Amino acid sequence: MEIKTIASRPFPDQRPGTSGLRKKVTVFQKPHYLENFVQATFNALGGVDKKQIAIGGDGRFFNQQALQTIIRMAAANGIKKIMVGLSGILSTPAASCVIRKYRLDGAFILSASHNPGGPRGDFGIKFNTANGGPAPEKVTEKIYKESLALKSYRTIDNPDINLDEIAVFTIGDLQLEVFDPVKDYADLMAEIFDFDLIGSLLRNPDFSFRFDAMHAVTGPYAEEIFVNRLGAAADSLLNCTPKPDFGGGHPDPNLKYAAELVALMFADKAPAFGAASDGDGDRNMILGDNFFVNPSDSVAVIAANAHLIKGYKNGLKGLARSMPTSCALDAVAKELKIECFETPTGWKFFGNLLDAGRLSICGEESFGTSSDHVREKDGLWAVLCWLNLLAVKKLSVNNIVNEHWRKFGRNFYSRHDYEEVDSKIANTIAADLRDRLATLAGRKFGALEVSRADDFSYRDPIDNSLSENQGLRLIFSDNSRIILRLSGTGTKGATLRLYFEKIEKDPAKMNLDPQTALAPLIKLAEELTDIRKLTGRLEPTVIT
Ligand code: G16
Repeated sequence: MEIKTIASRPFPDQRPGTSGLRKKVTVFQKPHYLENFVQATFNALGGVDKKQIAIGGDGRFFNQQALQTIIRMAAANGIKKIMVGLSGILSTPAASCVIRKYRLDGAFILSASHNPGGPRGDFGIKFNTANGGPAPEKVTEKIYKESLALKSYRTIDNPDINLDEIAVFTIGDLQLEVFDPVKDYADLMAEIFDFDLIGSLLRNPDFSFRFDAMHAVTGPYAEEIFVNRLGAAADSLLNCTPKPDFGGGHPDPNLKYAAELVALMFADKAPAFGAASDGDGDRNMILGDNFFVNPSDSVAVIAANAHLIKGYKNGLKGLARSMPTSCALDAVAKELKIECFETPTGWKFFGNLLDAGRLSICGEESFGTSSDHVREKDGLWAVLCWLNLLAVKKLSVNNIVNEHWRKFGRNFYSRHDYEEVDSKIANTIAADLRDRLATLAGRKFGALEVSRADDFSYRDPIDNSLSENQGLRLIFSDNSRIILRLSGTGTKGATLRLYFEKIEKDPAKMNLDPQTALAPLIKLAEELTDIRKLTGRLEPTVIT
């Protein structure tokens, strides 16, 4: 096996964002672009000689080509063993599961998550470390630094490997195993959940449910778990064959992009339960019959009822949410008398707390929920949590959520996204508000009085690292919040996110439409930022 050293030049734009490096496919197709990032990652890890990793992705366009490239580079860089998901398919939570199960040194996950695919869509790559979680900031910054200094990368000449059959190959000193991650992941779910209980619900002719894999990675996992192991009818599942362009759709499980499922669930005689997951299987959306469960409420309901789930019946160590996520989870932590951590946006910030045993369940407003069973958010895990609760409580989704609100109060919540905004304009909007923060504390806007205005920063309680500039917060005297941040996952222009939260304790006011309940905050944010005028948009691109 002849190792070739290919001369290259740094690309200036390889700093990983909230979750790995995401760019247009056409950017990744530039000569040396992917190779540079992979070599920079290997270098940042201090070399990968004799290491063992997994690779796979969400099946999007360019996945197959990228896998073969990484396999060649892995062989040239001295990796001892690579486990590749069958057909190159590996969901993000399953990658985390297999890293931990087989004690690997990490995994490359090829995905741009919920972003659209196809030749003109997006591609992405991220590295997860030996704990199964996304590389922490200190590692991603090191990768970025290495990428800026890169002069060459190492590879070999080798024909493409057939990844469509379970098999073991040898390439020089590298052992390559094509394996079935679906089985490993489904086995883990069977350890956490009572499959007999959930199976009897799914086989009950009076219960109906739909799961939409959105033509993305969870299709094979959903078929194995819901149909093969739990006995659900095959037609409960929608769009379960992963497609390189996700059927032309946007594999983002929200009210806008999961339109097919939403139409079914908001029709007359809708199924009792509906759920969807995203491109790489880490996000989830939960729906009841004509009812949407806000992700911030979903994690709070799961945490409050976790004692009803086999894997958590002995209690929870702690809870955590990202800063913009509603404080519904904090109320549950208070009731359970356990810690609740507030971290910056990005699953990587939960890693240390999970590893230190301080945290059992965590979630984000961005449709991410999970627990300490892996180190990633986990879409199917969240769906199984809800099915478990429905089976035990024998209530509708709507009733479970309403029961929760009556006990804990309702945190009205909404996120308004302005996508593909000119980066300069987006940065100016954020910078202007940041500059005025100091003057806002103590000011009154009608009934709203600002009690605190800051740029969120986080000191990790485990390794003491500091992450600054994580989102502009206006917190009001009644604990309502307005938050403004720039997304770290977009690939075109900039995405501005405005988050709104208001806590309601009066049961008579709990069934308002969130946009109505939040209207004064939405209006104030517009006044303070001029966002619609400056972006030239009449309304946000997506409201969740
Ligand atoms: C990623 C991260 C999440 C984050 C989300 C949104 O999710 O893993 O932790 O909440 O992006 O981030 P931003 O607001 O910066 O766009 P995914 O599902 O895209 O990998």
